[in-house]
Amino acid sequence: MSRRRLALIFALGCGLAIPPLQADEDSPVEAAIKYRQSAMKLVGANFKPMGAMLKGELPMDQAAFARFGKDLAAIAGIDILRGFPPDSEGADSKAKADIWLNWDDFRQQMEGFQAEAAKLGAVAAGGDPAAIKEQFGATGKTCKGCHDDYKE
Ligand code: ASC
Repeated sequence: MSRRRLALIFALGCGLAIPPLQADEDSPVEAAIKYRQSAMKLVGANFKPMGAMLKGELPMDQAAFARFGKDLAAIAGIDILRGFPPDSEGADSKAKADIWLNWDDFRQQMEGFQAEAAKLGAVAAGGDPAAIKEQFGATGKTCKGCHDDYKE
């Protein structure tokens, strides 16, 4: 087996990113928009079913709820601000220019969301219904606060 093939198998085994064969053609702004929208999509894919369970729209499944909480916390833990480089507005983006005019506030709100989501992950694992309800609400408040200020 060639060294190259061995290196590839080793990298895959270690879960390392393999560079694409062809560079994609996104501009840095397009790439940032895709990055942040992907992150928000994954946040929503975990947060929404948790909300649906709490509202009784989905049957409460404590194990699934805890898994969504864990994944929400993991996703919220990535460097989300990396997806908001200076002035990365775009036609396909609902991010308002106010983000970059009020960067410190935006950053603080983002960090607030990240902190509350981390707590929600822990509380979801704990299984106490009252604590879960409260922490779900606290987390949702940080979603809404930032969207009200900074999302079209
Ligand atoms: C959602 C969603 C949001 C938040 C926010 C929480 O499911 O899409 O933006 O929850 O509404 O208040």
